[in-house]
Amino acid sequence: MALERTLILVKPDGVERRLVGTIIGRIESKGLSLVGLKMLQVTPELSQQHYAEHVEKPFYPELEAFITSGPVVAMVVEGPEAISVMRTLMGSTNARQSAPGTIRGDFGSSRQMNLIHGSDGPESAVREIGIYFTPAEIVAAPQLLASVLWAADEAS
Ligand code: D4T
Repeated sequence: MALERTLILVKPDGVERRLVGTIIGRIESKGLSLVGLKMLQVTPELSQQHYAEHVEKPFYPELEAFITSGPVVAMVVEGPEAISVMRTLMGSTNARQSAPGTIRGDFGSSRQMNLIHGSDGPESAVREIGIYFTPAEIVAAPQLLASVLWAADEAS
């Protein structure tokens, strides 16, 4: 099983609603590691880069207005299969349909204002981490707890 990194954003609605600590708590409680963390204001240019696949879609102008409406908290999260583990922890895109127990399912009720972004695959993770973080801003995760979190063959 692969040790992966994924790009996570607490979106402006999550910051405005004071859910940053709660969301980071869920990520840490799951056993994933934070290896990068910053707060920033997304610009229209950054939004277009991040959401390149959606720029031509009808919902994009509203999406850009929303993601640039306030600060976001960006994180690089690391762990075994971190990309899919985070997608499961987040819940489905439309928070009205997200399962209870997920971040969106417990705190959200919108498809657009769905609190959190997580990369949807290994290629997007590499691309998105490169958009938000320089290599120098990513640290090595401490591995002291690895032996109580995962078997050796799960975190290689
Ligand atoms: P993100 O990328 O924010 O983690 O969301 P998802 O990966 O879960 O969903 P997505 O790429 O399909 O959509 C990106 C972003 O656009 C918003 N959205 C989506 C919207 O406002 N209207 C829509 O019709 C859709 C499909 C929600 C998430």
